[in-house]
Amino acid sequence: MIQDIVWDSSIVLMAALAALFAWVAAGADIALANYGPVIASAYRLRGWLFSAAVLILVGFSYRSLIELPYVSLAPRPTGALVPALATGEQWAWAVSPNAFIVGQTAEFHVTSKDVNHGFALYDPGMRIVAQTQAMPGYTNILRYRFSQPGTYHVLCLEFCGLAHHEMKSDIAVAAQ
Ligand SMILES: [Cu+2]
Repeated sequence: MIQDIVWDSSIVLMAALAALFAWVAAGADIALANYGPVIASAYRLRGWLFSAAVLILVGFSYRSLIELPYVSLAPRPTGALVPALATGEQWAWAVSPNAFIVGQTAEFHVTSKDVNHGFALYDPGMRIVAQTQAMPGYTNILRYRFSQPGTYHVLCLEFCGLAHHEMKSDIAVAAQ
């Protein structure tokens, strides 16, 4: 749907640009050319466009960056943290413990035995709820508070070899 809109508007804009080029080429008269004033006005326009682009980019950057889920903005976990070890290797996840209770906050210590993997936690509806990188020789801390009972899933988000798609592990979350 969105791809169709992007595609259609790209075609229209490219056609408009091509038409503009054709119009300029058709009207160009080398013999009568006096480029001084043209260049001056083009540079003035360029200055305005550059300022406008900077303003728009600063605005968009501010608007989008302010909503990043920075750790410092995340709600503080309530209650005790339950430490858990999550280790990736080609091609499996070892998560221990892998059973929690609704309301508990797991503190995953995520690492890898071989290559980089992407530790991704999915809720029972297969919606991704947390993720971090699993890197050899390094431990990333990922906290997540389980909010619903059911089977959560751990998948790998980083292509790590032939059986990357086999890197699945389950986490059982029981009701309180
Ligand atoms: Cu992997």
